Amino acid sequence: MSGRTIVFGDVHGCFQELQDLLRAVKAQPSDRLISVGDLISKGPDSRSVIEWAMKTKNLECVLGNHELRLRKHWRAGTLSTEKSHDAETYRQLGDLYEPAMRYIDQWPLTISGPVFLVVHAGFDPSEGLEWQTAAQLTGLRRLEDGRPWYEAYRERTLAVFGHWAKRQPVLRPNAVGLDTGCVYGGSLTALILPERILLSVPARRAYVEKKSWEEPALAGAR
Ligand SMILES: [Mn+2]
Repeated sequence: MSGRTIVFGDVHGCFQELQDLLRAVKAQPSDRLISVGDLISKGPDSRSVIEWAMKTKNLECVLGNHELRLRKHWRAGTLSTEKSHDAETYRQLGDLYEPAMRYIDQWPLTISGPVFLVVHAGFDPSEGLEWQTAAQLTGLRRLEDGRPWYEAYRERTLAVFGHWAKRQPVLRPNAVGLDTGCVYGGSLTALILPERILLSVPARRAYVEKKSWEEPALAGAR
């Protein structure tokens, strides 16, 4: 069982489902666990999730757009009011806010393995990874021509991403999208490498209402 890499997300503070998923994949200390970002914020229990993360030595995390926003404000010495749920996230974190932000401050935007690349949202495949902005890496869905970025991605390195909540994971030969909308009552999904096994556990309930699972209209959608 050693040598597994398990990429999962987006957790969004869904601690129960995260525990369900870790049980389902039979996670062990020899596994390399990688969060695809948006580990916290929006959901019911960001505190328990970050507490678990900080003590889990075999866990690595990339920044999601939610952590990026919280980090920006933390670095500036302010509290975010950009999202309606930010106040609730601060309330959940409580006295763990400072240590949590010091921990999150060290997360990278991407994690590259020998045969895979983990990024929260995506990147423009026509430009090198080093030219992508933090906003792109944590927020990109579509290219300027309207295509999902991964449809233009031609490299063999497996790109594993989250951010774009869909009913089913995105499954392509060189890209896997893991966000199956747990916080919206969907499911929480993990990808086990190198076998490329996908495993999902259902959300206990919908914590946030999702207006539509339909693809956003092409025009201007990002
Ligand atoms: Mn996201």
